[in-house]
Amino acid sequence: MKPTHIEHIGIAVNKLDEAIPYYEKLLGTTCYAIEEVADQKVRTAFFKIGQTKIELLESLDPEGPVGKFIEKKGEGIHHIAFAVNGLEESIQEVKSNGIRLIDEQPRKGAEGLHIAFLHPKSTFGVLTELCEDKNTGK
Ligand code: CMX
Repeated sequence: MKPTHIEHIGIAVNKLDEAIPYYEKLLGTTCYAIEEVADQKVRTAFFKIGQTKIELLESLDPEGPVGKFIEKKGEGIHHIAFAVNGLEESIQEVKSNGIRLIDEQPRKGAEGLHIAFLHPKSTFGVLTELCEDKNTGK
């Protein structure tokens, strides 16, 4: 597997409304999209810096993945996402290397990307996402 770039970094925040103005100033760019990902129980806000995005994550449910994360660890970096060509092949490769998968099959994530998560207990404590944009193949 050879990721092409860091697609995004996910940052858990308590309130998008409070975090967005900070990131707009820090990055010198406006938030270009806000999207609810109902099955992940989050609302997301996106910024672009070069090829990489910053994804702010606000929990919609204390029992969801970001709600539980914030309850346990507080706000902060939640995951890192690598862009790959060929997500299904990448999942198989990761699996054959004995890395624990959260998603055995690709599923739909924010921005219409196809995604799969690797378990942080298998990745040196970093929740890791692989993603592919089927439109561009990256
Ligand atoms: N980064 C690093 N470690 C994490 C973590 C994270 N984001 N989330 C949980 N963990 C750790 C926990 O601290 C815990 O460690 P300890 O056992 O040492 O305390 C361990 O992983 C298991 O955690 P848990 O609380 O027992 O399990 P959860 O029910 O919270 O599930 C996880 C954890 C990663 C499997 C779950 O959050 C998941 O499936 N995540 C993938 C989906 C996701 O995160 N979606 C939100 C973003 C969606 C988007 O980008 O659109």
